[in-house]
Amino acid sequence: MAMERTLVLIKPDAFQRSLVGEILARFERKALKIVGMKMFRMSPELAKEHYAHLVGKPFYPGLEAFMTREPILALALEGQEAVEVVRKIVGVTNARKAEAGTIRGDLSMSTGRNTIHASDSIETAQKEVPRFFGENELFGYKIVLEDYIYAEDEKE
Ligand code: DAT
Ligand code: MG
Repeated sequence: MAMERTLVLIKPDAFQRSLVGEILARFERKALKIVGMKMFRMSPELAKEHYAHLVGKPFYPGLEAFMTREPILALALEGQEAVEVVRKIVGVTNARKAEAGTIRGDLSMSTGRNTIHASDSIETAQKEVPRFFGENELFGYKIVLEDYIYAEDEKE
C-alpha cells in the first residue's frame, strides 16, 4: 500500500453532455484527494506525447482531433493505491463492456467517446501527472477528516 498520485482527463464528450460534475463527484465521494485541477486545450504535440502508444493506429487521427478541438479538465488525484482505485472507478476502455457502476459503464456507449482518461499504471502516472501539471499547480494540503478516511495503519 502506498500513497500515489494519478492523472485523470475529463474529455470533451463529458463537457458536451454536462457530465463533468457527475464525474468529479464520483471521485470526491470515494474520498480521493484533489491535488490538481486545470481546464485547458490539449495541443496536437501534447496529444502525440500523451498517446504515443497509439500514434500508429488507424483511429489515432480521429482521437487527436477529438481531444484537441475543445477544452478538457485535468485532475491530479491522490490516495492510497490511487492509480488502481481510479482505473477501477473508470472501467475498461470500451464503455459498452465496462462494468455497471463504473464511470464508463454508467455514462458512455463508446470506445472513442468514453468520457475520461486515467493513468493505467504507477509508472504511467508518474509520467502523466508532471506532463499536465507544473510543480506550482499541484497542492499538498491536509484533509481535516483524514482520520475518518484512513485508519492509523493506512496513512503512510
Ligand atoms: P484507456 O483510455 O482505457 O487507457 P488506451 O490507452 O488503450 O485506453 O486508449 C486511449 C484512448 O484511445 C481510449 O480512451 C479511446 C481511444 N481508443 C483506444 N482504442 C481505440 C479503438 N480501438 N478505437 C477507437 N478509439 C480507441
Ligand atoms: Mg491509456
